[in-house]
Amino acid sequence: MPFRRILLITLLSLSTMASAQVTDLLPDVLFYGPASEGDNDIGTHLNHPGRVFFKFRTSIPDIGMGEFRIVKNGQDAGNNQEYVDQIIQRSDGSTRARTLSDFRWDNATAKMQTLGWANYRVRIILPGDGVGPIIREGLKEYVNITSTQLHSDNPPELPDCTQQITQGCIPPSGERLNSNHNGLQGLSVGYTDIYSKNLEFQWVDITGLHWGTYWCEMESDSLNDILESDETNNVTRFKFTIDATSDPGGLLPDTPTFHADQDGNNSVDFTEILRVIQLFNSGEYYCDESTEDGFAPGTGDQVCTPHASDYDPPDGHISLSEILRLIQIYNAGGYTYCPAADPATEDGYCLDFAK
Ligand SMILES: [Ca+2]
Ligand SMILES: [Ca+2]
Ligand SMILES: [Ca+2]
Ligand SMILES: [Ca+2]
Repeated sequence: MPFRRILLITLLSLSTMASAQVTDLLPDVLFYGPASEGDNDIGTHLNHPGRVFFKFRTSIPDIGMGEFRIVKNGQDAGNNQEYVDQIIQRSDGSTRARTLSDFRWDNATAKMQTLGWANYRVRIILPGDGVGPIIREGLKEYVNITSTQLHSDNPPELPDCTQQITQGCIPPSGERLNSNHNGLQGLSVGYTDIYSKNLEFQWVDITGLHWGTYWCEMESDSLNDILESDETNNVTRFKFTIDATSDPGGLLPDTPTFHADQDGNNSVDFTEILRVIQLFNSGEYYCDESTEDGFAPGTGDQVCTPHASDYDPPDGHISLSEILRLIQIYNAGGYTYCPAADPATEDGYCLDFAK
């Protein structure tokens, strides 16, 4: 065979191999929020006396090209737990395994233990539906991830299941991927797991939060442990409201704490206003339970109800206009909480000159 022809055949077979390159068929998980108001609830739980929760229903489907499958891998992780692999389907029908850093199979509970599968947060709504500071956080730490039902929301990106049979959408056996309580969990493509509002930890603890409308934020795979076809769609938000109709146990305050007034006498005195001026001067403040008002000047953790004088917007900074309002209250001698005032005041408080 002439040398040239051998070379040509070699090149041809190389290009055939290249076109048949094996690729990963990655899953894609994300949260879908409550479909209706009835899917939410504000209430208590027997196991957590004295706490109030915002409970909500959510759906977490796999809308990727391959199934989401995680399985214990036999390696001891201590604490009666095992390490867990993500099993990735490949275009040639094979699979490959990669060990996850966040997930553990927990023999004691027969559940997956994870810090990043389902993270829930309450955040302030800034003007123009902006996303403000996180003021409460929740975590669903022990999970059974299973294909509860077909993902019915039919988002445009959902692949056509009937075309995906070889790619794990509906496995050849006709069975969908269900958790078996023996270290295997996951979702078939086009299927979703439903977390109902009545499940423990399917919530954010909102004890002490004031009446108002907030963002509820849900993030899947927050530690980016799972390899997915779309890593950018994992945060979903919806609004919820706390008001007079939503307090089952008298556990939510109907009057907010006015932090500037540390002794709670409905009057801001000189020492009290100096403290807020200190926070104003620092440009930024953070939550610190060890101080007289629960805050400290400077940069730090802002996961708490914002300072009442940081209201327009509540963004972790007390602005000049916000401090001027407090000086007005100081000069008046007294104030009252008056959310129903007509016309409404800018911060929900009215000046009380009788003090
Ligand atoms: Ca995703
Ligand atoms: Ca991911
Ligand atoms: Ca006072
Ligand atoms: Ca502010």
